[in-house]
Amino acid sequence: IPKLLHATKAGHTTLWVVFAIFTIGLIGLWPMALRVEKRARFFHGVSAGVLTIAMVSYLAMATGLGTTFVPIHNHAADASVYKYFREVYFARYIDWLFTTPLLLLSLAVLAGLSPADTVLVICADVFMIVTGLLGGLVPARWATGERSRWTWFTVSCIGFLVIWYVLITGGLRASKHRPSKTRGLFVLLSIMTFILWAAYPVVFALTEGANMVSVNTEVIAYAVLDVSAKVGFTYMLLLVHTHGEDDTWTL
Ligand code: RET
Repeated sequence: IPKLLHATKAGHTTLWVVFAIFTIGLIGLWPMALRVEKRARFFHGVSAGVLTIAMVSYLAMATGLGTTFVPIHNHAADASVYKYFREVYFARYIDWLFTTPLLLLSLAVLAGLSPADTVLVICADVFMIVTGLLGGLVPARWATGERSRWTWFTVSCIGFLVIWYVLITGGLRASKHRPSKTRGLFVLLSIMTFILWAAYPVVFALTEGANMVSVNTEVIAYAVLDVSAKVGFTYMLLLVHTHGEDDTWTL
């Protein structure tokens, strides 16, 4: 009988808490949007999209949806027998598929990135998420599964590098035409976002990748990252921008 590695009370409670945080975060956008005139609500709209998707995704996971079991860690001696099945919350990849392009869109618009570069960044991001999902779903079998998993991981990391190469080089060039405060905010938010995003492949490697930490720890780690990368990011963008220069509000 295979052993099931899955989330328990701590993990499920975390999912509900994060659902609540995204809900409150979403409601909090309302008064912020009302403080500025209609044509200046682009970033509010994008942020509302991000937080709505995250809220639904966490509600789904908290109610037991969007999860599956993937066979892991077999040995040559008994390659035909799956000893462990690890719970994989694939719902988060569906969330990321839509929210990460929206977050990148905010950064791209803030910098005044060209349409071509913006499309490239978003395509690289979709590529990163889809290949990462495949990596997470690869069933382990000696010499094939374990290796394919890291192949997909590496392929996904290439998407990650393309995103940041284009965003930083193109963004720095484009943002020269922005007011200095806007440029400063773009650089600051990009650095913060890059550091946060870089933690995702690390968590993946330790969890779905090498199965070194529990599913509960995985849920908590992604929860902290998701709240920071979504609520932290959008509030920082909206609050700093409201009190900064007005020009970028109108695109
Ligand atoms: C995966 C798979 C392994 C390789 C890489 C990954 C990167 C994931 C990232 C996710 C970011 C998510 C955010 C969500 C919510 O705001 C898919 C884990 C590179 C960067 C920011």
